[in-house]
Amino acid sequence: MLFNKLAIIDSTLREGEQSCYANFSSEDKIEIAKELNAFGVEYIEVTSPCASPQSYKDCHILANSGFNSKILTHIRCNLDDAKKALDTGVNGINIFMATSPLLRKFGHGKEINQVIDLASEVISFIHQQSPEIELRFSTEDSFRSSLPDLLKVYLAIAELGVVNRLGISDTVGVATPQQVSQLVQTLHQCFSQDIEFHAHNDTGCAIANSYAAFEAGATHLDTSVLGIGERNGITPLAGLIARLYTFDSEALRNKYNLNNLLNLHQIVANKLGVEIPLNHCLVSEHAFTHKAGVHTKAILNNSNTYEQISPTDFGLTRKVLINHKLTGYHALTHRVNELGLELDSTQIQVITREIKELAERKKLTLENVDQILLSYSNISARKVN
Ligand code: HCA
Ligand code: CU
Repeated sequence: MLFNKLAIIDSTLREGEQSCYANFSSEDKIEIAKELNAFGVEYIEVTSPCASPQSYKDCHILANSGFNSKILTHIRCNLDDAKKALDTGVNGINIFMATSPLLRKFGHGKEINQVIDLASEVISFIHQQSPEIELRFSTEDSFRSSLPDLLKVYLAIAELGVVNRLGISDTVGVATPQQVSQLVQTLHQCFSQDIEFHAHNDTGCAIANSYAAFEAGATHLDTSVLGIGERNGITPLAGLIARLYTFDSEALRNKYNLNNLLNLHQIVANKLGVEIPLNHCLVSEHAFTHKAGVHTKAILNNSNTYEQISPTDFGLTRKVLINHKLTGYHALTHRVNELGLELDSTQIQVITREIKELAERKKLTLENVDQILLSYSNISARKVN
């Protein structure tokens, strides 16, 4: 588990394009790529140039835009796709081919030996044409493939001596963190190549699985902004960042421009025509909102009590809600002080009860609460005079 070696391969512009919400124009792709580059992901994976004429043009433009993030494209394992990908000038090519019995039978129709032969031919061809290009080969549907089949394929690919990364893909999101950990460890022990992991989120385990892969020695993790992808998508970038933050926040701050995260998400959400989901890590509207009296009291005393992640590291601010029936004396005292009002503890206790009662009957706004506090403050000012 080496943080320095860790690289994020963001696939918003490849897997993300496979989301039912996505229909990115060339301008959209350039704007998103700029934001990903500004955030500092190490790699941006873009849709295959074979997908459509526009995809070819976009891949070419992005590959030649001079980003710090390396541009990868993602192709099927055949020579025609490889030739087109080479034409675009990308920094690297991610090749995939299914190894599970189901996808072999009902997908490409090849036996394991044929997979090995074809992959060897395609990989060797690309390397001959462009020895400096980064290459990755991934076994699609790794967790429904047999281990002997996987090892046979990885061994043959590794022996070519030209592939930088071996890819593991939980294509249908069935793996558990323990299974991911075991497979990554096995590859880590057997091969010297870097390991990339791609997690789908069908059972809600994508972030945990990606983190398990990292702990077990994977160096490259695939993400997309908001987790968009086929079906319900893959490991969300913000979720992975939150997970990594709790591992080493300082290293994370040095590696990525965390202040850019929200903007990146807003831009992508906007282009998808959706809101950032209400429970999304770090960037959802209330990811740093505290409500219940027990929480607000402690958080106002020391923010570490209920925040393992500091919003300020992401250029964000915490919110403390007081306009509801779960509010408490301490949170209201804090608001009294914020407003510069002079109210004693008995008065604040009375106000706390009043607000709780009122909130049982109707929805209160912060302005409603402020008005109540102000009216009490005016009453006590009049009494003093
Ligand atoms: C796909 C399949 C893929 C490939 C992942 C990889 C998957 O949609 O083309 O290349 O590692 O989930 O298996 O996204
Ligand atoms: Cu996928």
